[in-house]
Amino acid sequence: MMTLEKTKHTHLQKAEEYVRDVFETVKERNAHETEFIQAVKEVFDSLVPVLAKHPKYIEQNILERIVEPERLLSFRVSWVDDHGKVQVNRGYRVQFNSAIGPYKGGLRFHPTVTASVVKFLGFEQIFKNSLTGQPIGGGKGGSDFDPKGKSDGEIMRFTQSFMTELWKHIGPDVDVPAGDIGVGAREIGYMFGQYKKLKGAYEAGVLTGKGVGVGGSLARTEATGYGTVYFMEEMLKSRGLSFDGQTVVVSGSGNVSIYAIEKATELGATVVACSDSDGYIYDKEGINLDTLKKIKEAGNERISEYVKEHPHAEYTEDGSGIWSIPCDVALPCATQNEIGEPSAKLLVANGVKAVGEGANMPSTLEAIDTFLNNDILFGPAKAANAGGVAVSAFEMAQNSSRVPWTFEEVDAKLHETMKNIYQNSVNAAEEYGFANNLVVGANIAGFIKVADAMIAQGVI
Ligand code: NDP
Ligand code: 2IT
Repeated sequence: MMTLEKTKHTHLQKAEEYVRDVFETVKERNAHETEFIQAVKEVFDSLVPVLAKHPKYIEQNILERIVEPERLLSFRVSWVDDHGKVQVNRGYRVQFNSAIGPYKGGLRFHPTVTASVVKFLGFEQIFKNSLTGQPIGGGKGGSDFDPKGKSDGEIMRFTQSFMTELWKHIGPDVDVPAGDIGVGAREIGYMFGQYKKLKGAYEAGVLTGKGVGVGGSLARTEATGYGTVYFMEEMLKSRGLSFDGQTVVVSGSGNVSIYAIEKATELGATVVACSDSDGYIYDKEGINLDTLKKIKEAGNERISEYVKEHPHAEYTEDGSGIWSIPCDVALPCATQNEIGEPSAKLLVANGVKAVGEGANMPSTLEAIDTFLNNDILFGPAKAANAGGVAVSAFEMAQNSSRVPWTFEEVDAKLHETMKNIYQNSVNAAEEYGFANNLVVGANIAGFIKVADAMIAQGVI
């Protein structure tokens, strides 16, 4: 008879083999999709202990199913620029997983958008959305359209053309897009107008991140940045620390960055640096939020403008240098793979205590290992930046009930959600023998709900 230990060992081996085999297939099937393969690798490695403990997931071939999008749409977006010339971009929507609710996830407009980028973001969104505790499936979309330097008229014509194709595939109970890089309330507003015109109905819940005047939720603008800070506050607490008195570096200077800076500052931290794709600013007195908002939210200008109003601050070209600034807490809030192994090592050498991912997949796999191996508090994206989509789900709830909530109500629910995500991730990590590893904890907690819902719905 086999001993219990031996049985456990066999199950672990089987799980490892299964993960390895499926991952090989993923690499073959999605050759050249480097971002997507990276996101899958991180999740798969975390799931081995779950698969070893619950062989039903292997018997049901859950991993083969979960890495295959239910649908991937790719479409032409033609539009006319201000010179009367026809331009063509590529639009995407990946409807990845609808096990626990309608597809939900943002739209990104950036020249680097490819099928691989949309798929990595959509894949991550499945687990992130599950972690929020809200009934939302995983999706993502976007275009290689570059909004930089475009007039308001061009933005409107592009987004209308984008929606002229997308509207057939979305709906309040089907798929609910929102914003991401390059897409904010203005773009969502234009898309909502076009959807309404084509559909012939005011279906407010078809998009989230709308302006408050067109059915948007209060505190959605703040949600991702605030949520990341709420999450990191819990992590810091676990070591008897808080934001008060800490030096913080935040990359990017868009929606997520601005509100991460705002909340961290409110909690007593000094945020000394932020960036854009051209360079970074260092202000040892703390970033002045009024100036930052004026430059980025009102003006849509470059971060280099900051030093004109604050001559004591320094501007350095090349945003990636931002990680050389010594800090207690680093919040990468710009884009994927912005922290590689060298930057991670530099942060560790300079005494960083905690890293919280406001952006999606900002740390490479090697950077994550560097943080975890050095016992740095590491808040992974799926958990740490889930506040944005959580409030999007609250926006859907307000739209369905036709009852708007106050800022304070939404903010309180956001705070509670981030605490729950933290606790559920901690519990899952402990249960499966990876205490303090929230990468594993978040992936497991997010996965189990979706996998069980998939099994409950049969092979579909
Ligand atoms: P914004 O468009 O508002 O801001 C993006 C910021 O990141 C800008 O400062 C931009 O600089 C910088 N950036 C973008 N791409 C690059 C690049 N390739 N290299 C260097 N810098 C870059 O986007 P958000 O703040 O909404 O999104 C930031 C991150 O947060 C993304 O990873 C997004 O997926 C993630 N996220 C967003 C959520 C949301 O609700 N908005 C929710 C959860 C996660 P520049 O202006 O020079 O391009
Ligand atoms: O990455 C993300 O979670 C988002 N861009 C927000 C998605 C949403 O539906 O609010």
